[in-house]
Amino acid sequence: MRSENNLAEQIEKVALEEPADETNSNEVTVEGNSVEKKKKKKKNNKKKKGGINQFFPDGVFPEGEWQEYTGSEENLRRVTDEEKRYLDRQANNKWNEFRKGAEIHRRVRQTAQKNIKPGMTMIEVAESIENSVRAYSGTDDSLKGGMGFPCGVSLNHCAAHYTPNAGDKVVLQYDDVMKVDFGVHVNGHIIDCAWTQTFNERYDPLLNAVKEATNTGIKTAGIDVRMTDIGEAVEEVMESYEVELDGKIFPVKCIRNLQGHNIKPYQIHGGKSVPIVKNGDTTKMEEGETFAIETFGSTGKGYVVHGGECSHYMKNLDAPPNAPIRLDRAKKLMQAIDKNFGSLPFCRRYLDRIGEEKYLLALNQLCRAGLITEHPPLVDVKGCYTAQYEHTILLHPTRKEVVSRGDDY
Ligand SMILES: [Co+2]
Repeated sequence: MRSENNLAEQIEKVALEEPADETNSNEVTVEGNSVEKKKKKKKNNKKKKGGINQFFPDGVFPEGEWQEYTGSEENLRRVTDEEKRYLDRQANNKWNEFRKGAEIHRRVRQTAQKNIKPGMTMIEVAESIENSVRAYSGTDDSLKGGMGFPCGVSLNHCAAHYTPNAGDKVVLQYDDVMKVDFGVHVNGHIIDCAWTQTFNERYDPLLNAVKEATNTGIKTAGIDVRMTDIGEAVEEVMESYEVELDGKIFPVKCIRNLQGHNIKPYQIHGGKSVPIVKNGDTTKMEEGETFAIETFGSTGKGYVVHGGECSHYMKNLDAPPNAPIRLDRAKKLMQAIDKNFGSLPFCRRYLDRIGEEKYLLALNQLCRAGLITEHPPLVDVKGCYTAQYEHTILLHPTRKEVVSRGDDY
């Protein structure tokens, strides 16, 4: 246990100690002077409070990968349209906040990919990531910045929406296939980005299938593109792969009832879905929208159902405005949720850390009243393996930006 705890601490420490401008060289001269030492420590702590901003003193965060729109002549014309370029610059504050979230995501996942090892508990895995995100965000106000949604660490046949609740004893195994899906938000602008973590290379063909499928979705996406056409392109690439496990060949299937989605301020699912199979949906993507392009591949049925204990919850934006909350406890819990998460998804551990206790009954009442919705784990058939890759893309008027792109995926 102890060494594992140390590892989690270490991940957080690495996340925070990347800065180059530390004043280590002066340390020698103040050695032995405890007052000076104390001062220095305080100063460093203050600096950490600044989070990722300290690495970008001018407040401008790096752009993602740019891709040209393809297809129609109108889209090709966009690139040189002066008026559209002007409009895009007007929205630059918003884009910069997405870029800040993306930079945090990249740094946290780089550390996570290096440090997450079999033998850690799922709680340690999730918390090391979440604590790093919070440290980089540099604010204690969870509505100004921090986790955009709970850190998913879904294993094997579970494709999504698993994060441990308190007391979860599950330990990460060498043969596990873990989908690490976490969100970072800056003033409500959410980066939704995920990869699949494995230790055994026998899963590589599965991972490659899904990575390629997601990149195909990104390439196909654009202003005026129909959802069904994106799904069709993704499906064709995904299902061209197979994977051999224990001497048996499995075709890689799209999980046909999982989808990408648009993202609105403080709203992770904005109402539009991006299918990963051809589904006939002629809804189009539009200028200025933000999309999470995510695809899931499976060696099982390619279809998920609810399974396992619920950890993810979210305020229901369509709730009846004056739905009565009868019990005082439930009313108080709702106030705490409003104050700390607003309409951002949260999990039971997040309620624990804001000091809520014995809240399950009240939480269930809020769910029954339709004020909160449950988002239980989504599982394919037991014994199969599922993988996921996901990026957030920004549909600028003239080009699209794969804002969460990194060296890793
Ligand atoms: Co998503």
